[in-house]
Amino acid sequence: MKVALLISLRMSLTVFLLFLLLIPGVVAQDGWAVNYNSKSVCTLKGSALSMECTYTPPSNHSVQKAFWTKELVTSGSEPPDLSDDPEYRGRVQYLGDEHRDCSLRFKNVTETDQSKYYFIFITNQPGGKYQGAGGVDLSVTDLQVEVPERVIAGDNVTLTCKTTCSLTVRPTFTWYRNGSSLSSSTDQLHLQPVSSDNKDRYHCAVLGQNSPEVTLNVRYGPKNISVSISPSGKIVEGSSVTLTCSSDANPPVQNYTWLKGTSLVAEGETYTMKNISSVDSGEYKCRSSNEHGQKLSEALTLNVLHPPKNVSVSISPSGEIVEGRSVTLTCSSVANPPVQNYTWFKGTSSVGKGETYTMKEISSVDSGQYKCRSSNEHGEKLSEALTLNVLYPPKNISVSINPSGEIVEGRSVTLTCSSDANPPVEYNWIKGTSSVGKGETYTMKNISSVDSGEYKCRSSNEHGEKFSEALTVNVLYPPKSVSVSISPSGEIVEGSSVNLTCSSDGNPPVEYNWFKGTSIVGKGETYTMKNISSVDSGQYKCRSSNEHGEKLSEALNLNVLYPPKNISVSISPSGEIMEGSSLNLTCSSDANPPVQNYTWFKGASLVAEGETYTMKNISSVDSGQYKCRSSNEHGEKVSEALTLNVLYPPKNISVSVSPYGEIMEGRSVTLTCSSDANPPVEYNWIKGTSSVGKGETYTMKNISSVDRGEYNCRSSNKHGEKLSEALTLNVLYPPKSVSVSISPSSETAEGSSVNLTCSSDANPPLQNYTWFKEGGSSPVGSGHSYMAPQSGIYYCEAQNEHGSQKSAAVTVTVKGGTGVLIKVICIVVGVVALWVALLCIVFCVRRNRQGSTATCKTQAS
Ligand SMILES: *[C@@H]1O[C@@H](CO)[C@H](O)[C@@H](O)[C@@H]1NC(C)=O
Ligand SMILES: *[C@@H]1O[C@H](CO)[C@@H](O)[C@H](O)[C@H]1NC(C)=O
Ligand SMILES: *[C@@H]1O[C@H](CO)[C@@H](O)[C@H](O)[C@H]1NC(C)=O
Ligand SMILES: *[C@@H]1O[C@H](CO)[C@@H](O)[C@H](O)[C@H]1NC(C)=O
Ligand SMILES: *[C@@H]1O[C@H](CO)[C@@H](O)[C@H](O)[C@H]1NC(C)=O
Ligand SMILES: *[C@@H]1O[C@H](CO)[C@@H](O)[C@H](O)[C@H]1NC(C)=O
Ligand SMILES: *[C@@H]1O[C@H](CO)[C@@H](O)[C@H](O)[C@H]1NC(C)=O
Ligand SMILES: *[C@@H]1O[C@H](CO)[C@@H](O)[C@H](O)[C@H]1NC(C)=O
Ligand SMILES: *[C@@H]1O[C@H](CO)[C@@H](O)[C@H](O)[C@H]1NC(C)=O
Ligand SMILES: *[C@@H]1O[C@H](CO)[C@@H](O)[C@H](O)[C@H]1NC(C)=O
Ligand SMILES: *[C@@H]1O[C@H](CO)[C@@H](O)[C@H](O)[C@H]1NC(C)=O
Repeated sequence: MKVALLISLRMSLTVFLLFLLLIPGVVAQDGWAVNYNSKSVCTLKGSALSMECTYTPPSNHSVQKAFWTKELVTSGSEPPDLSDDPEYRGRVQYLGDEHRDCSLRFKNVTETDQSKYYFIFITNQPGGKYQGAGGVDLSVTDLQVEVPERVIAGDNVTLTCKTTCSLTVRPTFTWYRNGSSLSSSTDQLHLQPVSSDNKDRYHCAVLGQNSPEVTLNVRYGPKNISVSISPSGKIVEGSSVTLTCSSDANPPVQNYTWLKGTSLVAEGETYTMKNISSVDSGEYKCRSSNEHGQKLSEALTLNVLHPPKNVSVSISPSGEIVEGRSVTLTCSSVANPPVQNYTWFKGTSSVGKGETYTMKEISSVDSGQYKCRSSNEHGEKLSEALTLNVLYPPKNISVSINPSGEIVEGRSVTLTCSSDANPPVEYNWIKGTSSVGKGETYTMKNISSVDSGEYKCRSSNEHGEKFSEALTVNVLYPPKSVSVSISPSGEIVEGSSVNLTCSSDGNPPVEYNWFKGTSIVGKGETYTMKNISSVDSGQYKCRSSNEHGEKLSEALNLNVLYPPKNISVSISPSGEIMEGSSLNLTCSSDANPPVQNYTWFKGASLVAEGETYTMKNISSVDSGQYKCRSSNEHGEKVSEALTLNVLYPPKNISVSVSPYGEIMEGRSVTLTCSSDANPPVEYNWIKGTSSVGKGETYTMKNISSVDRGEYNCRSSNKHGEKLSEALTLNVLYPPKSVSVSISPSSETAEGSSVNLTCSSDANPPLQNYTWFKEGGSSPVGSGHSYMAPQSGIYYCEAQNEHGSQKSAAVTVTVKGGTGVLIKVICIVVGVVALWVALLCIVFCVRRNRQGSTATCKTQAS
């Protein structure tokens, strides 16, 4: 504006001066004249120009010097010639002559060239010096692109190419963007419209002269708005969080405003929330603004995590909680992220999990303080306690009595009722079916037996009532009214059963003791005597007693009738009963009434009557069992048997042998002695004259010939002894100790004989002897003795009916018979060889059949 104003001011001045200069007649006086075609010239820096000019010197003057200068002529001095100025040298050229043309050419004009230029000419006449008045005013300008002061995005903008003076020559304009030429050829460039991100460089040019480049400072409202959060990630309550708004704007954003939801919460590019809390959760937006507009960011959601808080427990249904109902506790709390776990506590112990805790059929034991603990990953919190008061009708009702223990007449007794109930109860006391009192306790002073009975307590509240178990009050007192009765009544016969019964009144129930005379015989209400006997007769009393006292009954007389018993038999004189003596048997027995008749039995037969039975000149046939029978009107009884044992010495002694018949050596033989005696006898065995054994039997195992002989048995008791007949034992055996005796000697001369005699022991004695000569199979003789006719080895065989035995061999030698002896030897050797060969052949034949010949051959050879 200033520039433009300046330019137009200058222009108007120039025009004014030009107007003055161009006024006709403005020619120097006296014939001197200088005429500048233009009083002022406007040109571009660096361009070339010509200043057109004409002059006229006076007529008789001849121009001696003509030149241009920047200075005005002063007296005495000559202004410098422009051409001589080093600054202009080479750039100015005088194109005029010495009489009329005075044009000057300028090249490569610079800004410093801006000045007034005058033409001077000097003549040959004195004082012939003349300077063209006014001069030429030279203005030098450069190109400037004019941009509107405020360019707002979207506006239609016009750029103008400007000079400081009005160019003398009308030029052609060229426009460039980023160095590339554009189509506009005027001094204006229209941009319709301009965008906010315009960064283009513009300049204009005239005749090769370029203006400086300009860029547009396009102003625009905020854009590209965004909100960032620091720190990123999870935001936990108590931490510090900074929101930062960024946006692009020209001029830069002045004001940032923070909105939470729709309400403004802060200003400034950043919004810091220290010690953030859950209430800071929400959607945040940032609004940025400058003079050209405002913009709202996208919403940023802030999710503040925090442990549970505001933990509280609610109960459903509300109101009274009566036992048996279903009650649900619900835990509520605020947490981010939502509560993960709920834990329920009753007192200090955990009872459940989950958001709700339901107690179906709640009972009194569920009363108590409940808390809920809610937790998420950031922590946990416990709720306030909720007190659950479960109402219920009375239960566990019980009655106690004080003092405990026995209640004796005259004491004071208090009954106390206790029960569990919510809310507390009222108590009523009932004896039997009638109500007797109220209140927790019921006191009976000076208690008497009529107060005995069953007491109950009724406990009730608004939810129900309950009766206690009956408590029996039992008032104690000592026995009274003691009496005894007997059953059956009438005669009491031994063996029957009798009950004595005592009755009396007493509490606690009495104990009964029975006395016969002064001694205790029984206990219990009834004293039963089964199978009563005579000893039970007497005076009986009953004593009734309990811990509070005792009382004795009147005496009752018992008379027991019985048949005979204790019956016994005695013998007189006592001691041993020897044959021929006499004695008395006496029966005695007890009976009520006394025994009338006694009867005596030997075995089963009746032998006498009367209390005493007399036997004279007793004999062994009187031995036996005796019994006595006694009787009265109630029965009879037979005594134990009494054994009468009549003593006598042995008689009828005899000996027997077993087995019967012949007795062979080696057998076992038993002799048995038998005899009649009382008391029983001792037996002794005698062989010949010597005692060989004792006992009823005498056994000889493996009997031998030496056991032959006569045996007697002697039987004896203290009343005498007796010897048996003799028994002859004959032991049979086969021959033994067979031997041959030689007579006269074993050597004899040929022609005489040797007398061999065989002897042996045998029973029965031997009948037969048989003689054998060794080497021969058949006997050579028989009889007790044998005459051996020739040399040889002889033996005899003895035999009886029980067996036989051979003697040892004896050798008989008959001298002088050597030839015969050799013959005999040869024959014997030959026979032996023949027998060996024969045996071998038999053996070989057998072996051959079994397939083996080799061994056979060897053996044969
Ligand atoms: C020219 O010269 C001057 C002096 O030199 C005279 O004064 C003039 O008169 C003269 N003029 C003419 C017309 O001659
Ligand atoms: C114009 O002048 C400038 C400085 O005055 C110089 O650098 C430049 O070379 C000149 N140009 C020409 C064409 O002479
Ligand atoms: C900008 O120029 C276009 C085209 O000439 C025209 O349609 C639009 O209305 C102009 N916009 C403004 C804000 O002048
Ligand atoms: C011009 O150059 C600027 C960087 O100098 C670039 O951002 C812009 O996109 C360019 N414009 C065109 C039309 O190439
Ligand atoms: C920016 O905030 C300041 C101070 O609160 C206020 O004066 C100004 O109007 C606001 N500007 C915008 C564009 O909202
Ligand atoms: C919740 O209960 C489960 C199972 O008992 C257990 O594994 C888990 O650790 C608990 N979580 C918390 C936060 O206590
Ligand atoms: C005695 O008493 C017992 C038991 O009570 C009874 O069995 C019996 O018959 C009674 N005897 C007599 C004789 O009354
Ligand atoms: C047996 O009794 C009668 C009569 O009492 C008596 O005379 C006699 O002497 C008695 N005989 C003996 C052996 O006691
Ligand atoms: C006893 O003996 C007499 C005479 O023999 C007889 O009459 C009586 O019945 C007997 N008494 C008894 C109880 O046997
Ligand atoms: C042989 O001896 C016996 C007894 O010594 C005798 O009895 C017998 O007569 C004798 N015989 C001869 C023939 O001498
Ligand atoms: C005794 O010998 C004879 C004749 O050899 C014979 O008949 C008899 O039976 C024998 N007697 C006995 C007891 O062997």
